[in-house]
Amino acid sequence: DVGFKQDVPETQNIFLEDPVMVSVLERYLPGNVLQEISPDLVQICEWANTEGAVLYTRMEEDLPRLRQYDSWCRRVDELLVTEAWTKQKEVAAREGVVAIAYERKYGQYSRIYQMAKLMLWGSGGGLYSCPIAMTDGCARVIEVNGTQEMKDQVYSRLISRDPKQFITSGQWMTERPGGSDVGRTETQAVWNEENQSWSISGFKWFSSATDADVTMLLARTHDATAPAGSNPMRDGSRGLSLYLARVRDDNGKLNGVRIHRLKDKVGTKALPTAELELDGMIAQQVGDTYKGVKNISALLNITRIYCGMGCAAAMQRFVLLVKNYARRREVFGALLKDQPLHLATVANMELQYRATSQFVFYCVAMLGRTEVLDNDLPEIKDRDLPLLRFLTPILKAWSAKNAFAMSQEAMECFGGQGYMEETGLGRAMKDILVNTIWEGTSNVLALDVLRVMAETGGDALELYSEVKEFQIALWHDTETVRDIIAPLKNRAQWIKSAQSIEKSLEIISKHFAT
Ligand code: MFK
Ligand code: FAD
Repeated sequence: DVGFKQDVPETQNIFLEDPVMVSVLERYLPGNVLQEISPDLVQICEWANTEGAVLYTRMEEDLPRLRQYDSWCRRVDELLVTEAWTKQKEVAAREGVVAIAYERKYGQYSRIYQMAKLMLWGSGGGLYSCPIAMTDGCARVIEVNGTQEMKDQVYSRLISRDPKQFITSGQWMTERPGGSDVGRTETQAVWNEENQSWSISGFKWFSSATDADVTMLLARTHDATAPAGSNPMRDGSRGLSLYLARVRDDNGKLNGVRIHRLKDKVGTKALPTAELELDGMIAQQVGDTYKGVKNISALLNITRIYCGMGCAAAMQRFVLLVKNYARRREVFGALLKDQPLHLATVANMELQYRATSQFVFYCVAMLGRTEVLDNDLPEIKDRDLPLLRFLTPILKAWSAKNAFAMSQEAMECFGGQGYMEETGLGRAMKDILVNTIWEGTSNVLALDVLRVMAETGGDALELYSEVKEFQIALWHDTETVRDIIAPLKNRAQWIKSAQSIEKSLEIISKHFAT
């Protein structure tokens, strides 16, 4: 075993190593809050490097499985998740990754603390961030729209720090006819007088975290008062209501759910994403009838911010690892860090990471304010609420595309070894890629931005240029601001000018002709 051995790139304590995160937190948090939470942020990185690293590896090596039949051919639909996955749930409770945001010990700053901790927890928590995101969103929906019983029995457990009490939630929206266009939902909810609950039947095409304890789901509501012979349901998304259901009872028996199969995905392999048939699932309605999409949007907006946070976290790890390797790898007589072209590549990555984390925490700070301060205050009603509504889809769409592009750049920075599965970069790339699809594809989010513009009667391009503070938050980096704006600007203009399909086809053919 002779010859050259390359020094192994490594990160130690990400929070202590990364000046970017500290500077962002200094910008948004009062000094005493940062001082108080810093030991916890150091601690979670230590956990991620020790127990977290072991759990992460086990979760990736020992994937979830579905046992559909018992030995006597009885349908059991047993979802087998690994011990490491189950342990993550315990850790998530203990570390308060959801609780921090709802205990609100630091008022409006609690969201910032929570998201910073989640960013650092991710290198050990891995894809358990997915159920955590949906759990957080579900807690918010119940807080805003749930009944007192839901608050006492479900919300209190979603935000618990006690591993024995803590439960997680799923988010079942997507069906075979449409994931973007949920107005095509086939699932139906019928009122059951006998047990005073809704009975839900249909087919959910994507359910991540199928091991969740409860779930939020959309279904088409039957109107029991509709005259006989008439259609008791309304068409489109305006016929959908939001429901909350337990996935299993206390004995682990599924609540009217059949797990058809686990999805064979490109990435996110540790996450048990399944196809589910619902047959008489017992559920409670959340919020007003036919307001399902509106009512679930509080959840959507939180999970979309989680996507941005997850992208920033991946970028943070890439940048730190790439910089570390550049200090260890020698080429043509100099370390990579002293090769100007490599340095320029890494500098560009760092800039992208800085812009993304500024963007994430700008939104998170607004989220915290809107959750804690009186929504009738002019700065919340006229500024934070509309701005957050406007920026959330942009953050999600932009960070997803950028993080994926950066994963490719990071892989290249390690040369041939970057392409080897054992370095984990390929897996990270495949996992990041999903952010362009789940929680709304880029074009669907671009349309969402246009909807906000239409609702506010404003013109997007002007609105962008008015967001001075946002531009300042991006370190006066006009290039980056242009980067964010340009693709959406193009899409916005495209859609504005495309009055009809014929018109779009005309534009497309002109585009390809030039
Ligand atoms: C670390 C990261 C972890 C993340 C974990 C994620 C795991 C994966 C989970 C999933 O992928 S779950 C499935 C996610 N699915 C989507 O994101 C659906 C994408 N499609 C859309 O977002 C569509 O734009 C939408 C379904 C909302 C459009 O439906 P419609 O039928 O065109 O609805 P419509 O009529 O425009 O909106 C209904 C109401 O909701 C309107 O309000 P009003 O009733 O007052 O008029 C809208 O303004 C409102 N609304 C829609 N989107 C909103 C919203 N309000 C606030 N925020 C939003 N985002
Ligand atoms: P479609 O909506 O059919 O989209 C196909 C294409 O059409 C896309 O390029 C889209 O951008 C484009 N498009 C759609 N509408 C328009 C338009 N108006 N104008 C222009 N272009 C348009 N869903 C859940 O509900 N719960 C989950 O837990 C969940 N987990 C997931 C986990 C993974 C790993 C993945 C990959 C998906 C998951 N999803 C989940 C589903 C996900 O949210 C949907 O796949 C996504 O919203 C897109 O819906 P679709 O697959 O039906 O694609």
